[in-house]
Amino acid sequence: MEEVVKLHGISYNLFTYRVIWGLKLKGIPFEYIEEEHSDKSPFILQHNPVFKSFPVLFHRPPPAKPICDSMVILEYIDQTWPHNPLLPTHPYRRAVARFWAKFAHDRGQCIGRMYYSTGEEQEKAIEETLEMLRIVEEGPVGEERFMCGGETVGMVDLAFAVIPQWLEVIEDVVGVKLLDPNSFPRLHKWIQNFKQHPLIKQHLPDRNAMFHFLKAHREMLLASPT
Ligand SMILES: N[C@@H](CCC(=O)N[C@@H](CS)C(=O)NCC(=O)O)C(=O)O
Repeated sequence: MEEVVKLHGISYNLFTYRVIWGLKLKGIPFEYIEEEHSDKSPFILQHNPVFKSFPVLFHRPPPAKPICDSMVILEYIDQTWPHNPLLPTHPYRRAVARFWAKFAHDRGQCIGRMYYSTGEEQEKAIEETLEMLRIVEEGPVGEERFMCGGETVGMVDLAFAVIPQWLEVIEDVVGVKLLDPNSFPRLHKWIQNFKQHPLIKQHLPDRNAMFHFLKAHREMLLASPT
């Protein structure tokens, strides 16, 4: 039976891009289906009723059941197609990579909060974001091109992909500047390395279009009743 990979995602969405990049880095052909931004669409209610979020991956042969959550999908991709590994093979290095990937996914949420809040809540999210950046500067970013000593993009880079472009655009949308190259020189270098990787660069959304989309989306979120 022919192998079919289908990715359902939404535009300008970091979580969707993590998976697009993961598949591209592995060279896996896939069909991308762009869904509407709605946590009430029949598709999402049927295929990810627990979190009602994108991305969702389907892989056939069997059983073509939905696989949800970007980091879970990346682990699935890495186990299913072991070439060009996203995680190190050595158990200790693998554990360290998982630690930082989890940190990125959990603590990176403050960037989202900074984007869709105002006032005190936003101030708190900005502080948390700065604290996260300080930890990253001293933690997984080293002298090598990519995170955790990687020579190519791996799971930890994809987990932290909210910093290049997304945080940069969110800074412009909300009018703050956190990513100062003098305060975060190693992180700054990593951001350049990440965005210049040929496959990442080729599949990075247009920054200007992303700014307009995120600005309008934030205004819509702030205007809608909670
Ligand atoms: N933990 C999830 C988070 C994904 C997520 O929160 N996606 C949101 C957008 S940021 C979503 O799809 N919301 C429904 C929508 O906007 O249509 C993952 O990593 O895949």
